Amino acid sequence: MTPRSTVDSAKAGNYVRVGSYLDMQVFRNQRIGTYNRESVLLGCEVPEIDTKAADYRELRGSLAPGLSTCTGCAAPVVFNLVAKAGQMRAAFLKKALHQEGIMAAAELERPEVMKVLLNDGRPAPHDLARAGLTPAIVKRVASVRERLIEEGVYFKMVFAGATGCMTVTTASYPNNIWRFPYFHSAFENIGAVVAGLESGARALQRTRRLRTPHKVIGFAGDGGSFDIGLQALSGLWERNQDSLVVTYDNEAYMNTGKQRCSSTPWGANTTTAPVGSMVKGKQTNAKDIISIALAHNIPYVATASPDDAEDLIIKVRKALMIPGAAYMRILAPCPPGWSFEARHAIALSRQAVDTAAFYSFEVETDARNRRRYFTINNVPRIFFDDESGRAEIGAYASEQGRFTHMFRDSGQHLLQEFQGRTDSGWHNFAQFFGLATPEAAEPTSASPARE
Ligand SMILES: Cc1ncc(C[n+]2csc(CCOP(=O)(O)OP(=O)(O)O)c2C)c(N)n1
Ligand code: SF4
Ligand SMILES: [Mg+2]
Repeated sequence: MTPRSTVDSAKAGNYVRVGSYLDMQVFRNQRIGTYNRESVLLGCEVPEIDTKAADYRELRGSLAPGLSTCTGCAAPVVFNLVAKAGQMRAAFLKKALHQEGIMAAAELERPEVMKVLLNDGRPAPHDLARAGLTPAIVKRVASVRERLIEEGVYFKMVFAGATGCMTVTTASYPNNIWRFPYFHSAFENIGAVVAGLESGARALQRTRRLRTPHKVIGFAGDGGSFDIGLQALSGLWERNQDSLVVTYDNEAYMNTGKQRCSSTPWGANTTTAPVGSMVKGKQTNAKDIISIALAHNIPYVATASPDDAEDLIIKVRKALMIPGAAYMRILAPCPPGWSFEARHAIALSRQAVDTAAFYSFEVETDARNRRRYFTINNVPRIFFDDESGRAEIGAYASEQGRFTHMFRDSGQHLLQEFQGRTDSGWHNFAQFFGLATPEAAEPTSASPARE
């Protein structure tokens, strides 16, 4: 069977580069994951990561023990993965030194050696002695590190978090469990706080009071970024300040009691857009935050799902390595808010991608050369209608209590409309990037494809 979408070859070399589509015949109905490690703007490959280390069970180091969530949602996985991606610098340094024959693997495993190596290339003499390193070795190490710094690999991290589930669960005074400097911002100003931290670090570096490059990473919920925080974010993006802002998207104002927000999907039951006899849940589609971010021409915009840890980590690494403003929207299924059992959170993330309820992709924008590079990282099964099965949105919705009304006898038309909106959403998405999708379903008259 032929895939339902093809590449528009006229656009292949300009603005649009879609590796995934080209490979679709081969990878049909499989998650292609992170085969695309190359970053166009970096002009180099994103170094390999040890996927075992990215295993959820081994995610230590970014958050100290004590993390509490209300029922164990996907949000902590998101926080851990993002922070973990930033910590990968030690792994890269080890790999580079090993590959260049500068140090033996056994030496690199010694904590005191790594402590010296990671100390900005300015080891204190007693540390040098304790680590058993000669000045000659350190000199060679420093040259490798300089190259890594040029590639943007070496930095320290500062986090900021807008009020939301994240701050409630990880940073309620006096129990801040972050192992990094962490700034608790208000609900509405994550963009302004990230901008201020970035400007401050830059000023300190200019006057040489801070020697190590710092990266500022802001976390906000969907309410804090799609809605109330959008204005400050727009300013951050317009100034293209070197930063990464991550939306952990649980699709409602969750910590305050499941109120609908602009990222809530159509038809979902929330406390402020409830299912009643006349109106059935939220009446508008989710806001297209990605198009808004892209309109600012910032260099890196991506989405990711926590079920594909490797893909998520690589995207965060790219976001941190590419100079300028970066934005990521990461799905964070919420058990009480969506009404499902917590143990299914990661499987549900995967289903969201398979059914095109959530898209996993990235866009690198080279504003100077007016080029944009677009990659779909995990192809939804919406493309395929052969016997292996097109994944319908119902398979995703039926797992969640917020869509229960669509599965009652009287709800069939709602499910159909949900499918229509999902199809036309994907159609618009593909068209936006110049891809052909020949067989997109027509939206019903009551369902505008975009608001
Ligand atoms: C100006 C202002 N309005 C309202 C609130 C109350 N409030 C705190 S967090 C929040 C919702 C947060 O939603 P979201 O950003 O999606 O984060 P989540 O709780 O889902 O993690 C609200 C309404 C506030 N702190 N400040
Ligand atoms: S309300 Fe949902 S997203 Fe928030 S901490 Fe609880 S389970 Fe996680
Ligand atoms: Mg939210």
